[in-house]
Amino acid sequence: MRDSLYRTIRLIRRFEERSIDLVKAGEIGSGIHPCIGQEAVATGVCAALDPDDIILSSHRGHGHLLAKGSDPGRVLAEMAGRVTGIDKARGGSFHPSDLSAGVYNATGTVGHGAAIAAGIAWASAKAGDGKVIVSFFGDGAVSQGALLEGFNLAALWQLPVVYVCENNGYATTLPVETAVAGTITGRGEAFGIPSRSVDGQDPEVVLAAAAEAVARARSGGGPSLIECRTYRYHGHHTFELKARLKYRDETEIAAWRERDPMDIQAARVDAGTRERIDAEIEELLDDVVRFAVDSPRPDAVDAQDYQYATGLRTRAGVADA
Ligand SMILES: Cc1ncc(C[n+]2csc(CCOP(=O)(O)OP(=O)(O)O)c2C)c(N)n1
Ligand SMILES: [Mg+2]
Repeated sequence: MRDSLYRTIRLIRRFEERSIDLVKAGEIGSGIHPCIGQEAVATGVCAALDPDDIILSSHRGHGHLLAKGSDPGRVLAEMAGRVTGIDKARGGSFHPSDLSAGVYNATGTVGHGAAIAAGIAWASAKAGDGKVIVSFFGDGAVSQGALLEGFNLAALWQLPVVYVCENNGYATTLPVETAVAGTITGRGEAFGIPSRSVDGQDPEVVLAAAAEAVARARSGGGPSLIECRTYRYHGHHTFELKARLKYRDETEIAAWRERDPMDIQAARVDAGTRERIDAEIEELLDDVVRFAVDSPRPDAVDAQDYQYATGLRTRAGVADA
């Protein structure tokens, strides 16, 4: 487990660093919301899940997808708006889904995934399929009505949901202390949801908290809330590379970099293994980048295809990509 946690963090880190290069090169037109610095959260939580379990993500979701087992080449192709992407370029970086990996949805609508998670968990509990549903969201989501409605139903009906708040200290440029009354765990406790705040930089700490919450959900014990205290090293979105916003101190960023999740886990892995993993990831990412960049972009005339779950096509006779 130690090695695989390191591998996942390293994969997310290097995947996003290469993605930022592709944003700069004009290959990812939307830009991205990098999760660099926060990788231990996705890594630790998804390590506690079974492949059939389901996650819902946010606008900052690449790490969640990779940790849940999505194919990195198809994720990058999606971000780059290519037809080989996990959603044939309909989801992009902000709104991808990958049903084959149990990623039902990533929504840029802050806080709404928490309500959708309650609905999926209700369906899952009714079907008795034993699945656990994880909803990832940021500190900016915790005062959204939809999120609190989701908490209420999940608690009332004892649904198998694990709510994971990635408290990275900011919602865009707004510091959490200026935006959130009370505490994040207090919101869960108000509904009787077992709630904990943990060190989100250490994947083993996150994994332990997630494993406890997943076991509770799977055994019919209802929802949990885990607040993971973490930090993003990069801007809210890559537009900050140009915008140069000034809302946090370099010393604050440097202090969080002292507790880099990749370094924390690297120190637990033997040097030879680490070198092998690093080399494998670079080789994999060379292929991933090549695959994404060399894939074709969709034809604008197909824009309305793939909108319906039934497969209904607005134009007949279009070949699948
Ligand atoms: C309902 C809603 N309100 C506002 C926005 C604009 N918006 C996009 S990201 C964001 C900040 C979200 O902060 P947080 O939840 O802490 O996530 P982080 O970006 O820190 O990962 C905001 C306000 C939105 N997408 N949806
Ligand atoms: Mg935030």
